[in-house]
Amino acid sequence: MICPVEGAVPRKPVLIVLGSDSDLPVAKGCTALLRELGVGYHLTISSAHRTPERTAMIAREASSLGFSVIIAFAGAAAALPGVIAAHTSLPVIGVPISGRALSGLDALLSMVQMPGGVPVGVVGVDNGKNAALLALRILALHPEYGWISSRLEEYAKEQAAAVEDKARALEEGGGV
Ligand code: RP5
Repeated sequence: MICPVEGAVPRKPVLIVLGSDSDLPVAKGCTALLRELGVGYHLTISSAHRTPERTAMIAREASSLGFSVIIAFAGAAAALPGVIAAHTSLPVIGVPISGRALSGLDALLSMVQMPGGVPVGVVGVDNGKNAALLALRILALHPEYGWISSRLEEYAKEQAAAVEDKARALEEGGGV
């Protein structure tokens, strides 16, 4: 079996795996930010439960294919990031999806309650943006991706300026 992500173009440091195509709307917050900051990613779908072999193969091959960090989105009994983390030593970030039932608490607990020895860094429910930012902070530690640090600093300045603009508009408008 050929690894499903083997065709991924080198120099794409982020691998994003969705448990289902139904997770795509949430993943867009993550991919939009990676694009905005100019960092390449490869996006695929693989389920820990429905395609366990595909998931294991992707996780095992990710490092040798040049990826430096993996982001996994999953809802419900969200085993995906944990299973990936079990097959790689790359950092794995899990994004719990709120989905239809339990408002994502099921996915959040599935991801955050990994057994000791197999770490998954978990961001908030549906928070693909923070997954992207955390992945970028990890990448910025690599000498090769050091340029990401200045992009992150610019991003933080823009974010702060946006809050200041809103505060000014609120104060000048006389409040509520
Ligand atoms: C999880 O089950 C997926 O990550 C998705 O969030 C959820 C529901 O999947 P679908 O039934 O919509 O394919 O594995």
